[in-house]
Amino acid sequence: MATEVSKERYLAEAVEELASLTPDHLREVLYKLKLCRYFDERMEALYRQGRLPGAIYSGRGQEGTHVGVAYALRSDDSLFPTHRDLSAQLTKGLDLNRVMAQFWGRIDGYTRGRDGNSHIGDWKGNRTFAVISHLPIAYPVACGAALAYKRRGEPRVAMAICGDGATSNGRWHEALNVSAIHRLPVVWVVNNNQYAYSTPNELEFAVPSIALRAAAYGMPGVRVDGANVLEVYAAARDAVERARGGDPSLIESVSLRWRGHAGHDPAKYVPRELLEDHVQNKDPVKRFEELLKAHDVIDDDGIKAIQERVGREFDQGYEYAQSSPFPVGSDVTKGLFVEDGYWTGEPSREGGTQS
Ligand SMILES: Cc1ncc(C[n+]2csc(CCOP(=O)(O)OP(=O)(O)O)c2C)c(N)n1
Repeated sequence: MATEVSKERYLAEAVEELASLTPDHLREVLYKLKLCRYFDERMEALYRQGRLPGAIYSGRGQEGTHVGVAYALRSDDSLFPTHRDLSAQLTKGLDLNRVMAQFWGRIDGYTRGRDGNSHIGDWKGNRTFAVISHLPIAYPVACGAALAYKRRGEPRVAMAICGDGATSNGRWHEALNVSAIHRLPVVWVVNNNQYAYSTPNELEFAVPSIALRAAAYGMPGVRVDGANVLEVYAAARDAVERARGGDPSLIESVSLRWRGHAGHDPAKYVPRELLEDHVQNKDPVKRFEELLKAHDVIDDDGIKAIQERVGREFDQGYEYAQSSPFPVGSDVTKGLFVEDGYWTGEPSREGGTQS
C-alpha cells in the first residue's frame, strides 16, 4: 500500500515510472497539470471578482489524481466524473472553449445554456458523462455502461470517480459488488481528498483505507499518492488494462482539498498545518515540474512555453464564452430526448441577448 513520500525520495524513485512514458507524453502530462491548475486559479479569481456566475468546486491540489487517472484512458473509453473532477474531464479532452461557454450559461456550452458549471459532460463526443448531483450515482451508471460494452463485445472501459464521502453511500458498495460478480470492464476511482465537506476521513469510515474495501468485493484495490501523478497514472494504466481484460479494480488516490467545498466555504475546519504541508511539500504540479527538470525532460524555456500556452488558451476560452449567445426561450424543449441514439434539436443561434 503506497504511503506519502518526501520530495527528495520522489525525485529519486520516480525514474522507473518516468521510463514508462515518452518525453513527449511526459511534457503533455505537465501541460495538462498546468492547464488544470491555471484554469482553477483563474476561475476562482473571476468568481471572487463577481464576474463568474454560479458556484465553483475547486479541485486544486488534486490534479495529480485527476490527470493521472484520465490520462490512462483511450478516447473511446468513458469517464463518469463527479462535481470536483473537471480536471479529469479536461485531461480526457473536453473542449476548453465549450467548457467556458458552459460556465457562463451560453449556447455553445455543453448543455447549451441550460446549466451553469455543475453538470458538464460530452457523452456523444468526448465520452465524458455529464455530472449528476446525487452521490455517487456515477458509479451505478458506469456499471451500466460497462455492462453494455461487455454485452456488445466492445473493448472499451468505463472509469468512474467519486470522493471519499460518497463511498459511505450504499450505491457505491452495490456498484462494486455488481461489477465484480459480472466481471465488468470498469475502473473505480476514489479521489480521497480527506474531507467530505467538513467531515474528515476518521468520521467517514473506520477502516485504515478505502482501498482495503476492494477485498470485500473480490477485486484488487490500491492506495496511491495523489501528489505523485506518475504513481497515479501507473495504477490507472494497470487498472484500465485489467478492465479491458474483463476485471474491475479500485484505486484510492489520496490528496488534500486545498480550497473549501465550494467557493463560499473558507474551510476553517481543515488544520492550517495540514494545508501548509500539502501546499509546500505535496503540490502535484510543482513536484512533476521539478522531476522533469531534474531528468532533463524539460528546461525553463519549455516550462515557460507551456505556461504561456495555458494562459493563451484560457484567454481565448474566456473570449469565446463571452461572445457566445445566451439560449432563447423557444429552445427549451430542444435536445431533451434522445432519438436513434442522438440528441435531437439544434439550438437557435439568433435571439439570445448578451450581457
Ligand atoms: C446522495 C447525496 N447526499 C448528499 C449530497 C450533498 N453533497 C454534495 S457534495 C457533498 C460532499 C461530498 O464529499 P466527497 O464525496 O468526499 O467529495 P468532495 O466534495 O470532497 O470532492 C455532499 C454531502 C449529495 N450531492 N448527494
